Amino acid sequence: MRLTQTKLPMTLAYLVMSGMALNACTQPNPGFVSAKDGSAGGDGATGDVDASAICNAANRAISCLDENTLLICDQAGHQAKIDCAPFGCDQTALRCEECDPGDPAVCDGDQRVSCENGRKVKTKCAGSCEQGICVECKKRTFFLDGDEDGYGTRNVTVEACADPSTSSESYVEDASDCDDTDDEAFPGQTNFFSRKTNLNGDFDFNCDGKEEKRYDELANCGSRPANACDGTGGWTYRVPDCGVRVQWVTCRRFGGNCGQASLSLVRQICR
Ligand SMILES: [Ca+2]
Ligand SMILES: [Ca+2]
Ligand SMILES: [Ca+2]
Repeated sequence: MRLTQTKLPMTLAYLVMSGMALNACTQPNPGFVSAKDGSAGGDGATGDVDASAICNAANRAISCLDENTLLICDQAGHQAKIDCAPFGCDQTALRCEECDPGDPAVCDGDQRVSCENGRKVKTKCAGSCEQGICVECKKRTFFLDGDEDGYGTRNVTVEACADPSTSSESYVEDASDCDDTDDEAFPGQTNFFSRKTNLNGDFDFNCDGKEEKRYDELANCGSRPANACDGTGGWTYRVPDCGVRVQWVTCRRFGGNCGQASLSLVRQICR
């Protein structure tokens, strides 16, 4: 009868299936089914095992009976077989292989996991691991630039070696956009606006945390020098809040004096 994993005690079956067969090979579990108790024996396919054979190298591997079967001397000093399948038996190292050398390498975080001579080898990549290959770069954080004004939001990030932007999504390494739904709101904006920003609903278009009013002077035409009057102006009696429309005065020179020339409704603009 061929010894199969289903006939192995749970502990050994786990060791074999989890790639820890090396431990099982060199230090077999005391509960391992040996040829002596009749659960395993020679069947021709994997070579004969003498159930009563006494071996004096307990807990040692003896040989590979075939490409998947390891013959050991168990703890009780009797010959026993270990089924290494689905991996092979390494005749040189006298152990069950932990993996299939033909399997491609994979990534475990930033570690590359490959099968070298039947043993799992983990290699920490200097940069990152991408599809089983160490990529020579350090991952950087990219931020979604939803409104494509060149500034991203820290609410949506991607760790990548290179710019992950696609035709439909733009990413940047700057996370200083204060409103990523409004392409007129961004750090350094120099224009002033009479409307509010889309998402935040304020007038901080240059993302400095403040609302700067474009016009903050009263007209006071009468107090201005006549020779510096024309073209000047200001609010009538109070500086309005951002977005608020009130009377605006234009000053004009009348002889040797500066006076009020016209009134119009003007909306305060801010950034
Ligand atoms: Ca943006
Ligand atoms: Ca923006
Ligand atoms: Ca501002």
